[in-house]
Amino acid sequence: MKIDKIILHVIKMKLKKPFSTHLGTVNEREGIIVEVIDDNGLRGYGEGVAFSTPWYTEETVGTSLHILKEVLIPLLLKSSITHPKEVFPLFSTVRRNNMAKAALECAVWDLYAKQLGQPLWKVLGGTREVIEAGAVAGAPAIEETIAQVHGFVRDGYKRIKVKISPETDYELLRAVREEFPQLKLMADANSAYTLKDTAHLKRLDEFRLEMIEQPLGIDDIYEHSLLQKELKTNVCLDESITSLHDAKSAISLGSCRFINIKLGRVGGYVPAVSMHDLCGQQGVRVWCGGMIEFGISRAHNIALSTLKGFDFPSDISSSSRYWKEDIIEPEVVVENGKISVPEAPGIGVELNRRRLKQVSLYTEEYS
Ligand code: OSB
Ligand code: MG
Repeated sequence: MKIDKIILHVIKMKLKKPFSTHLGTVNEREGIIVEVIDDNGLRGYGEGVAFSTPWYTEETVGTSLHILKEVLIPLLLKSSITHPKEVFPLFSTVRRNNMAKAALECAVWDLYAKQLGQPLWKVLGGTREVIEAGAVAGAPAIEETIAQVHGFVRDGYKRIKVKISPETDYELLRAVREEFPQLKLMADANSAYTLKDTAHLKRLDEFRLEMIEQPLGIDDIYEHSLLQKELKTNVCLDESITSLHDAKSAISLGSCRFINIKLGRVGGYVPAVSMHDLCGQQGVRVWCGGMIEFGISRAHNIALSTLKGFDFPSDISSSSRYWKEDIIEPEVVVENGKISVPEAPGIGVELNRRRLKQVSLYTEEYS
C-alpha cells in the first residue's frame, strides 16, 4: 500500500442543540478529518474524535494534531505496509494517544477496501446489512429530557440512553420510565459515582435499565467488579476500557456484562475487532459507542457494527441528530430505528466538499 499524501482538515460545527452531561455542556464540536491518498489517487477517510477540551479523555484536538503531525503521519509516510492490520503495530512505539492513532488507522482501512473495490464492512468480515441505531438524550433538565426522548421515539429509535448523575438520577429515570414503560432504556454515568454510592445505585434497579454505563472511576476496573456483584442492572464499561488488556482484566474480574467499543478510544479497528472477538468468546456483550461525531466516524461505526457480536443497538444516530448539515454524502439516516449499511466501496460515503469547506478552520498536506 503506497501512501503518497495525507491531508488533515480541522473543522468546527455548532451542534443544533447543546449536549449536556454532569461534566459540562458541548455547544460546538471541533474535529479532524483525515484523508490518506495512494499513488492511484484513491482516498481513504478517517476522523479524529477527541474533543476540544479533555473532559472525556485526556486527548484533545490539540494533542491529537500534535501526535498526528509530529509522530504518526511521518511514521506512516515512511513505512511500507502491505495491509491495514500493520498500522496499529506500527504505532506501538507511541504510548496511548488512541484517538490520533484511530483517525489514521481507520483511514487506511477505508483506503484498502477501496483498493479492493469492496465495502469495508465486508472486508472486516461483517455479516449485518442493517444495523440498529440508538439515541442519547443530552438535556440538562427532566422535562427537556422527556421531550427529547419523545422526539427520538417519534423518529423511530428503539433504544434510548440518558445521562445521569447522583443529584437527579432517581427522579429523572422514574419520570422517563413512567412516560415510556416499555422502552429499551439505559443510563450513562460518565463516572459520576463512587463505591460509597452502591446502596443509592441499587435503587435504580427498579427502572429495568438495559445497563448502566461507567458508574465508577474513569480508569477503574476492580471496583466495578465489586459493584456489578451488588447490582441487578448490567454494568457496561466505556472510559476504562482502552485496550485489549483492559478488556481481559474486566472480563476476568467480572467487572461488567457489556463493553461499549469506540474505535477512537481503543485505537482503531485492530484493537476494536480483537476486543469484539474476545468478548464473544467470554460471553460479554458489545455495542458501538458514539462521540457526537461527524459523518466519517459515523460511517466507520456503521462498518464496525456489522460484526456478529454487535447485537445490541449502538450510539449511532442520524447525521441530523446533531448537525444541520453533515460533511458526508449521503448523510446517515435512521429509519424505523435502523440504518442500512452502504454497499459502495470502503465506508461507502463521500466527503461533501462544499460543506467541508464551510466548516473548515484549516487544511494541511503531508507527503
Ligand atoms: O460516554 O458515551 C459517552 C458522547 C461524548 C462523549 C462520551 C459519550 C458520549 C455519548 C454518545 O454518550 C453520544 C452520541 O454520540 O450520540
Ligand atoms: Mg459512555
